[in-house]
Amino acid sequence: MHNSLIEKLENNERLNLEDGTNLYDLDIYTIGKYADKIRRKLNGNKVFYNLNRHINPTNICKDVCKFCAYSASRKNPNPYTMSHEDILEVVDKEDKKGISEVHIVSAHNDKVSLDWYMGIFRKIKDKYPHIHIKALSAAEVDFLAHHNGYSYSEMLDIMIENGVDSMPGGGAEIFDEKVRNHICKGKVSSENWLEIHKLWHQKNKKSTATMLFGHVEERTHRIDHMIRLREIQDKTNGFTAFIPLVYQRYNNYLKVKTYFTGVEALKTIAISRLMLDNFPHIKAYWVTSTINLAILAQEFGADDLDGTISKETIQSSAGAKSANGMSLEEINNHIIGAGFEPTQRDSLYS
Ligand code: V47
Repeated sequence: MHNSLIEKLENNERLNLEDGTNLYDLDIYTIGKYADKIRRKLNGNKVFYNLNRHINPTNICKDVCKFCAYSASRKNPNPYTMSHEDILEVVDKEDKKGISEVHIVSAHNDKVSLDWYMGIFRKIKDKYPHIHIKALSAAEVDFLAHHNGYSYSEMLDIMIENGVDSMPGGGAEIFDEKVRNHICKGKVSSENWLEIHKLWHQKNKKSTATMLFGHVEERTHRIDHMIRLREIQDKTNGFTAFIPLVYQRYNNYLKVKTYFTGVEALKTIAISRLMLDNFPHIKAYWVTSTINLAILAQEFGADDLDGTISKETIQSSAGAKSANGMSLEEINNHIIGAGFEPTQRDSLYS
């Protein structure tokens, strides 16, 4: 069985569900060797990152995802909704530091209007036209479309009219319907998450795709998730990067009894590089993997770290040590120290 898998890897053949699941049985060095070969062919010795700021304007959410520690309807005791003035103040400060991107995602707040959501983008675009707005996950698009009586396509057009440049990859979680039903019942379905990204790409826009792993899913569910993304990418070529998000276990209602190993996380990142043969970039998101593992992952298929972030609330609510982001100097030092070439990118890797 493994001989034919190695043969497929040697010949750069496309891997199927069984191949992807069997890859986990190989040792980490073998998987890493093949992932690194592809990573170097696509991205050389570069490690990409950008100067960005994550903003989460509200944590009031009508959804009840078990893994979430950020939502005020779960265990977070501090509900908030930022005013547009507060948000502009944040952007102004970050603009002075030279950020090129704001990454704005919120909870699904049915107490504020569609214009509250859209006005944020319009005002940022008017005042800071040089800043790329990466905003609204497909889960938010689904919520806003249903709540305001629009089709997905109409909702995406409204986002574009108001200044959204690209769509982040949040809300994908795990596509397997049984697991999804257990961890985030009621949230956008897998089929609709994929449909929203496909429609967005058909409007000539780019997006990213995430996967939340290391909780109750099995290895085969991760591979299934990657294959569903690969199928859309074959049709649209609109995804710029895949971001496997390591599950953070604190302050939430998903009672995961087992502990996840660094080797399993590294294998998953490397396997994603091997499965997603049509994705240009794999991001090891330092917030959920820790910066040390994210740097190591650069030798196992990843080529990106996300960015400086500045302030992080979603994962740090669940235990990640990322609340204050990272400085440019720190990121550069980590990359150089590991023998890679730090490469500051724009949001679309152009
Ligand atoms: O969809 C929530 C995840 C995501 C937890 O597109 C958790 O470039 C770990 O999507 N443990 C939002 N993760 C963040 C996100 C993202 C982050 C960085 C870059 C990009 C990109 C997108 O955060 C949610 C969910 O999957 N999340 N709770 C948790 N306990």
